[in-house]
Amino acid sequence: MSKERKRSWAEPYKIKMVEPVRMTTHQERQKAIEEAGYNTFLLRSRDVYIDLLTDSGTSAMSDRQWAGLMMGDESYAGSENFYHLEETIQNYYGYKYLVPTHQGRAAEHIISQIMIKKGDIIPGNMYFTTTKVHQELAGGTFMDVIIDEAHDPVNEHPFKANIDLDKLEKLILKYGAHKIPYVSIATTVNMAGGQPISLENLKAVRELTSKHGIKIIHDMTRVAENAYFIKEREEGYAEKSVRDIVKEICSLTDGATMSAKKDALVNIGGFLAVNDEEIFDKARNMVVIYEGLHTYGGMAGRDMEALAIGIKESVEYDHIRARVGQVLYLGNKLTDMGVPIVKPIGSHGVFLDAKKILPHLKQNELPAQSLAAAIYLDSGVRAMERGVVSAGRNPQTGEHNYPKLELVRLTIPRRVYTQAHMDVVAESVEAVFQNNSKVSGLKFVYEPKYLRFFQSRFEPV
Ligand code: PLI
Repeated sequence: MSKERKRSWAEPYKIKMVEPVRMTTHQERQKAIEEAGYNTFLLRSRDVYIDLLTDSGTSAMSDRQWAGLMMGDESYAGSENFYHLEETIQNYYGYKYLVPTHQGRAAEHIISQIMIKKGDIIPGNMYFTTTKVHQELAGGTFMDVIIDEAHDPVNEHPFKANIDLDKLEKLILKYGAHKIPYVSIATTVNMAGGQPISLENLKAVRELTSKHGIKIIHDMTRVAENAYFIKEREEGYAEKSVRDIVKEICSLTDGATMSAKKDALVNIGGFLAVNDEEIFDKARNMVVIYEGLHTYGGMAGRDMEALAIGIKESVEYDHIRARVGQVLYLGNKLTDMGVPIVKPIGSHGVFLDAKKILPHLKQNELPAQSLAAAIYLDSGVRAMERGVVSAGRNPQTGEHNYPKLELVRLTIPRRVYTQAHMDVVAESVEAVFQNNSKVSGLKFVYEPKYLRFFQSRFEPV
């Protein structure tokens, strides 16, 4: 039998401009990480060789997006770019009303203040840091209703972001639908390792919530990546376009918050989009207090233009296949090296299982924070902690929240790095893993009240 030969694929673009990066010595990195209090958020970017801190706002824009910047209409009110963005969101996502914001958390602030009352419960498919804080500041309590598989880093469930319908129904029966302003759904789930939700599950969630008159608010920050996984994995969707799948996902929800700095390929921007006119009216009123006029909401006209173009590029099949393909390349390489990572490999980054890589550290010795610092020291690769430090403290007891997942995220910016960069990253992680006994734990020496992972400082124990 003749075997079909596998062909390689490559990025659907070529490079037009380059930005030099600095390579440092071990001694320079030792000084830099000490000065940063062992927190990779506090490093200066000039001291970083390959920056995998985040995929947020770090994408390379296309020549079309840069051309779009020149089309910026910087009128205070009624900018042409706002109408282009509004039309794009209506066409590609299907939501009726748009409130632009400077980034995702501003949209989370507005929707939380409008919809959540003191004592409310907000069920969701695992938390995201900023989303949860805004829900809590509005007087609500977030409750995790993701399937159990999502908390198990080695479980290969193809849709680990699915909602456990039993858990959700029990919450509705326990607290009553009047206590649940909305269910918070993320596509894909960042803290679970960039895992997708299936359309089958989302349809079932829609049915259950509709029965009880509960809304669904969609964190659509990485919706195109989720749609790509649906096309690849879910029965009946192989022939559907990513663009159509994205629209179908949105059609099952009542509104969305978006950090446009991820999927939508811009360096800054976000929005709230809703179908309900009353919520829109309130949001449009609030945005003028916190962000700016309702036709720019914290963005320049040129940024709205780049975003409208970025949304269209984000759902192109060749783009999204290459984007996720690069993440899979790094994840598969680390797997071949025997490094424990979250499976299946997610869409926006590879998540290292810090508990397994540094088994000699207890969780209160902050294994993920320690691992991120050790990788930086080895090679100048900057990663992010996603474990006990990110999980913060329980507002009632003041104790650390101890998440099951203690992870380090190697997040891949879109259209920025090459396969050779991925090789360097994998080799560095492998080297740290092989010398894991040399990595010591960390303890807090400074801890801010909110979102402590950004600004905390540490010292080796
Ligand atoms: O960083 P913002 O404010 O534009 O967006 C906040 C935000 C909301 N939802 C999700 C799923 C996110 O991933 C998110 C931001 N994520 C960051 C900054 C990250 O590094 O993953």
